[in-house]
This record gives sequence, structure tokens and C-alpha cells, in this order.
Amino acid sequence: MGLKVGIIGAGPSGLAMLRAFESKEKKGNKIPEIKCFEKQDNWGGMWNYTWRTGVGKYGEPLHGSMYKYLWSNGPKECLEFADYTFSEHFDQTISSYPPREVLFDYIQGRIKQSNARKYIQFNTVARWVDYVEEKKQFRVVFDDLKKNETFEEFFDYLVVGTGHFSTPNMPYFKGIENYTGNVMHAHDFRGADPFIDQDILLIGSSYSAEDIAVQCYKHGTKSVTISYRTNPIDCKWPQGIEELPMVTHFEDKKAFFKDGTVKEFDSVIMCTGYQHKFPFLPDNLRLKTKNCLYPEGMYKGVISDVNAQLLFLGMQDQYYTFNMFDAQAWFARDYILGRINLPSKEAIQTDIQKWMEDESKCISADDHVDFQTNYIKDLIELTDYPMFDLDKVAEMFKVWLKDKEQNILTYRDKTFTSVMDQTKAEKHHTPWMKELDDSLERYLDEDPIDEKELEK
Ligand code: FAD
Ligand code: NA7
Repeated sequence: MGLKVGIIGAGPSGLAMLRAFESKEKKGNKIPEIKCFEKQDNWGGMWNYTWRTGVGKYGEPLHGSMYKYLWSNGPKECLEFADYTFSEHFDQTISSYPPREVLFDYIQGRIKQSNARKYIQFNTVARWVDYVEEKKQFRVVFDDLKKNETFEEFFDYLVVGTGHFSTPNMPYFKGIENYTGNVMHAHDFRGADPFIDQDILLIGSSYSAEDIAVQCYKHGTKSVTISYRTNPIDCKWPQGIEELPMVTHFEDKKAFFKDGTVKEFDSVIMCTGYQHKFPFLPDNLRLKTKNCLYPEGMYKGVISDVNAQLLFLGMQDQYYTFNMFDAQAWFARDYILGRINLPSKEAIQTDIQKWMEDESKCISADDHVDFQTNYIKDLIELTDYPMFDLDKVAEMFKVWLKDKEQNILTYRDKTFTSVMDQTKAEKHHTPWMKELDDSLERYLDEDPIDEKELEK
């Protein structure tokens, strides 16, 4: 068919794109020429853990923000692929909140079934993109990091799946330049070990703050203080974790808070979110958005409204993850293959505005869950991605939100039932708070932790 498609990034979004094309090909359809470029030396995006911080082996800004002992922060039943279940992958029932390595294994299991790896060029970073009017194609300049060589390729469609939880948003606080403890961003947090016996301050009150607080508490940090700008996380914190309003300034080792509290801290971790960053795109093609459920500038949250040959996957804030990337990738594929037509420019803007207005009406977390549920329904209805019971998944998300509110330390011990194959998850052999080993081997091991050993 002569079309050439470029995919930037081989994280869950880029891999979903490869899988979408592969599933079409398996049904006997012709697919375009595809090339995927990934700057790391393996696929999996965030799930490909690295011990490094700062820059990677070849001096590129490091992508990874994940850390040791990271366990899924939502039920696995809410992110399950509709065409590859957890039961199919593990051949045993597992709990609802697996650790990172287990989810990484699951992602790899699906993609390894295909020949997708042959499409991916690793250690290759997209440097710059131009749209060449005469050719009606994108010219993309890449660096092969291993060979230290620059090259270019032309594509009819360019799919950007580079994630948006990698470039830190690092605010300034008065006096922080003279603060005498450690200052870092959650992006560089690689686990709780360095913070054992410390008093730490987390700035921000969203997922990163919540999870780093609980993880540090679990692994022996002396005290955790969370400072919020707009709203506290507001769950029932155990003794040792507290929430305070915003920091106003720092002096030596002390932080001063809006309510008059003054406290000394050994370390400050900015859990202040990330920037959507596209250093390889000219500014007219970049998404310029905060972290939200319907970023401006994309039809169906996928197709750029500036250039309809440019597509983005996974740029939304996320309740749903892997199955949402699939829904987007299936939609992107059918659009590229000419099976979905774009409406008029006016209709595109009306559609975008409608979704953005709907998001602005959301008040509670439940409303946000419903919003993203409707968004995914809308996408799947346009494609042949297996429709699943999204209303049930939305219910599970709402139970998850309640569970966290009731007990932030035990919500990961709860279990859910898959809407894909009705498998009921099993309780993990060891309560999450007592499980300090997050390896795949230990996770799949049947023996509960020996509590007497722990008490010694
Ligand atoms: P990413 O996973 O970020 O992958 C993007 C890929 O693009 C990377 O491999 C990167 O190297 C590559 N890339 C970037 N720039 C370039 C370039 N210029 N050239 C070539 N390649 C490039 N989700 C959950 O479902 N459950 C969780 O428990 C969970 N926990 C999380 C915890 C943390 C700390 C973070 C940061 C995220 C978490 N997420 C979680 C969300 C997670 O981001 C998604 O699950 C998923 O990884 C997003 O996939 P993606 O492919 O869109 O982006
Ligand atoms: P989020 O969800 O984007 O949240 C960012 C948080 O940082 C949020 O609480 C913000 O407060 C706060 N923030 C942002 N800027 C500032 C400044 N300048 N001062 C104080 N506080 C600020 O990012 P996360 O890292 O928590 O989560 C991203 C992903 O990583 C997520 O998918 C997880 O699974 C892991 P606000 O509420 O806007 O006032």
C-alpha cells in the first residue's frame, strides 16, 4: 500500500501501536511499512526499570521515573488487555496489585507473541521532526546512540508515544538554594532505602506523593510530611505521615508552612508532577498542555488538530492505562488504514470542545473515572478492539478510590474479578505492608512470609 508509519517510543503506547497493526495483518490484511524508534535499550517504557538517574549511558536525559518496590497503584483488572489476559500470561491466579516486574513481564508476554521486535530500533532517539510540504511527509532526524550516527527517515504518518511522566516539573521555593538537606524530584527517586530513619518532606499531593509517602513509611522512614498546594490527599494516615499546607520558604534545614508550622527535614522530594515535553517537535506541532484527561489539540485524544498525519498516544492523565493505549492504537491504526475518516475541521473542533467541556464539569474523582470510561467507550466503538464491560471497570476504580480512603496501607490487599475472563484474583501470600521483596520469583512463590522471622 506504500504508506510508511514511524512510531517514536516503545513503551506500552508504542507497543500497543505495533500490536494493533499486527492484529490486522494476522487477519489477512496488508499493513503499511512500520518503523519504531526507542531511545532505551529495551522496550516497556516506564516499566523498564533503571537504577540510573540524570542521564542514560549515552548522555540522553533519562526516561525512567519508576522505583524499586513499586507495586501497581491501581487494580490490574482495570488495566488488563482485552486480547491478552493475566490468566493467559501467568497460567495461575495472582493478586490484584502486582509489583512492577510482574506487570513488565505481562506487557512483554503479549508483545513477544508477535514479531514486533523486528520493527524496533533501540538506542535510537528522535531528534527533530519537519513536515515537508512537497512530499506531504514528515522528515525525522534520529541519532543512533550506540553508533553515534545521525540519520533521517521520511514517514507518511508519525505516531508519538513518548510518554509524559519523565520531564520533572520542579518549582522554586524561596531559600531552597540554601537548604542543607537533599533536594530531588520524584523522577529521581529509586526506592525508599536512602530515606530510612530520615524526616522527609514531600511537596505535592497526587499519585507520586501518596505512593512515595507510603513506600517510605513501609521501609522505615522516621517521618513523612506531605505539603499540598490545592487539596490534601486526605486519607487516614498512620502515625508517622501527616499532611500540611504549602511550604512558604526554607531556611537552613527548616521548612516553613502556610499554617505557621516550622519543621526540620533531612530530605525534600518534589512530587510536583511532570511536563509534556517534545524537544523533537517544532513548537506548532507540540502538545502544550497540563496533565489532564483531555489535553487540547487532538481529535479523539489522538490525531493532532494541526497536522492530521501526526498522532499521539497516551498523552492523557491516566486512570486507565494499557487498555486505553490499546483503544487509542486501534483507532489510530484504522484511521491510518483509511477505515476511519476525519470529519470537517469545524466538526473536529466541536468534538474536542465537547470533551474538554465535559472534563471541566467533573468535580469528584468518580466523575473523572466516568469521563475516561466514556472516552474509551467512544474510541472502542469505532474499532474492532474487543469491547469489554467498561462500566464494571469504572465500578472497580470507584471501589479502589474508597479502599484507599479507608486504609491507604491495606488497599493493595484487596482483590477484584477480571471483566475479560471472570478470573477472581487471589490474595497475595503476604500482606502488602509486610512484603518487602518485590521480585517476580517471590511474587509467584506460594509461601507466605514467616512472621516470626520478621519479628526477630
Ligand atoms: P512511557 O512508558 O513513558 O514510554 C515512552 C517511551 O518513549 C520510553 O520507552 C522512552 O524511552 C521513549 N522515548 C521518549 N522520548 C524518545 C525519543 N525522543 N526518541 C525515542 N524514544 C523516546 N500506570 C499503571 O497502569 N499502573 C501503575 O502502577 C503506574 N505507576 C506509575 C508509577 C510511576 C512512577 C510513573 C512515572 C508512571 C506510572 N504509571 C502507572 C503510568 C505509566 O506511565 C504508564 O503505565 C505507561 O508506562 C505509559 O506508557 P507510554 O508508552 O505512553 O509512555
Ligand atoms: P500529578 O498527578 O500531575 O500531580 C502533581 C502534583 O504536584 C499535584 O498535587 C500538584 O498540585 C502538585 N504541584 C504541581 N506544581 C506545584 C507547585 N508549583 N507547587 C506545589 N505543588 C505543585 O503528578 P504525579 O507525579 O503525582 O503523578 C504522575 C504519574 O506518576 C501518575 O500516573 C502516577 O501513576 C505516577 P495541585 O493539586 O495541582 O495543586
